[in-house]
Amino acid sequence: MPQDQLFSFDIQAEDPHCAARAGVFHTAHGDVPTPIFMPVGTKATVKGITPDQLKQLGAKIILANTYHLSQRPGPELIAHMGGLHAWERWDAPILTDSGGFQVFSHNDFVKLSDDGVSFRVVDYDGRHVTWTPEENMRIAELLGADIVMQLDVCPGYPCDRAYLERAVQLSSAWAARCWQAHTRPDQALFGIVQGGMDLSLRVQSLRVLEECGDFPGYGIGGYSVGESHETMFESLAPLASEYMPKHKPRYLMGVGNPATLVRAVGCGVDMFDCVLPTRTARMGTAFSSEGRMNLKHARFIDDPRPIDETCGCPACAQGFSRSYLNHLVRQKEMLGSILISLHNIWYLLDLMRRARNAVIEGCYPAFERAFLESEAGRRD
Ligand code: PRF
Ligand code: ZN
Repeated sequence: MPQDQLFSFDIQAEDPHCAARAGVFHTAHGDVPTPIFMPVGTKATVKGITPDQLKQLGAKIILANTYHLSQRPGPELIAHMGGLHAWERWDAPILTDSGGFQVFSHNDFVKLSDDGVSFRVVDYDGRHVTWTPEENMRIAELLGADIVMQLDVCPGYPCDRAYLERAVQLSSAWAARCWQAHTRPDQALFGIVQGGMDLSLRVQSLRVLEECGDFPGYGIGGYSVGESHETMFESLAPLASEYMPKHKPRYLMGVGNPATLVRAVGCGVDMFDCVLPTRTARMGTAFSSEGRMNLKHARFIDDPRPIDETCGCPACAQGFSRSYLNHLVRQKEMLGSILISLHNIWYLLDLMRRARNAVIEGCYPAFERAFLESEAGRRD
């Protein structure tokens, strides 16, 4: 329960026609303009990209995952080496996700109890591990990120009512325990709203979080778990635009589809993260103003154009052609993954820079409509 929080959030502009806002949050490692996309560096690296390159792309904050780093190399080692920032040579803000999500997607024998979650570690050495909220906060404090997420339970979709209610109840109880256990004033602890697609459960989850502690920001978890875009916005739109506190950042967790980002900003969401730009890049797929483009496709074999002629990313600006990328992807050359990752991360960072400018200019609805009606805004 840190007393003198270093974290704060200022709203700089609000679009008068919708719920979109532009802001900045301040952390111990610097300021972050919002809305913002946060590249994912699960195991303390954004795969294939150096910190210098991330800076060149305009990345302001990156993610890491408590779950993976707690297994290998372990939080004590990282703390001994000076903490995540020093160790991975990234001197700007870092957010660590609790692993509440990964525990469920990566392991066998996941058991929930009031006290925490126990599981058998499948990816690493098959050990049985029990995580309490207190243990999760201990790990997060050793890693030393600027923003740390509470331990939560993320139900899938569809999900039966009893499990959904249990997930909210456990997430709420764990939020209170994370709040009590957390001590570092240079780390901001965010609560996470759960509740599936049920708006009333989500509002209840949020109200309980507000009673647990004075969280400086809120994650919105439990979306993008198999539901349609429309189903997601039925509850997300009112939750973000009408119920969540105005003066705290709102972070939609694990969402990276360009159209979803643009629409969510219109509902008042400030922060996003997703493995999509880097994961799809490794499969040869690029975001572009013409929608998703799989560079493996035969039609690119002799195409001399860059991925996107309107793009300012290092890959497009240096003139790497679709033809060359097609060759790299087909030959599984690592430079192919790297160049497309650079392009895709740039694409989402730039999309949020453009969204931010549209809010400041007071024309967000027109920006949103134009994007969603364009090829780039297709929800494939
Ligand atoms: N909880 C946590 N991390 C997450 C999620 C969640 O619900 C999601 C859901 N899309 C992604 N990452 N802790
Ligand atoms: Zn590009």
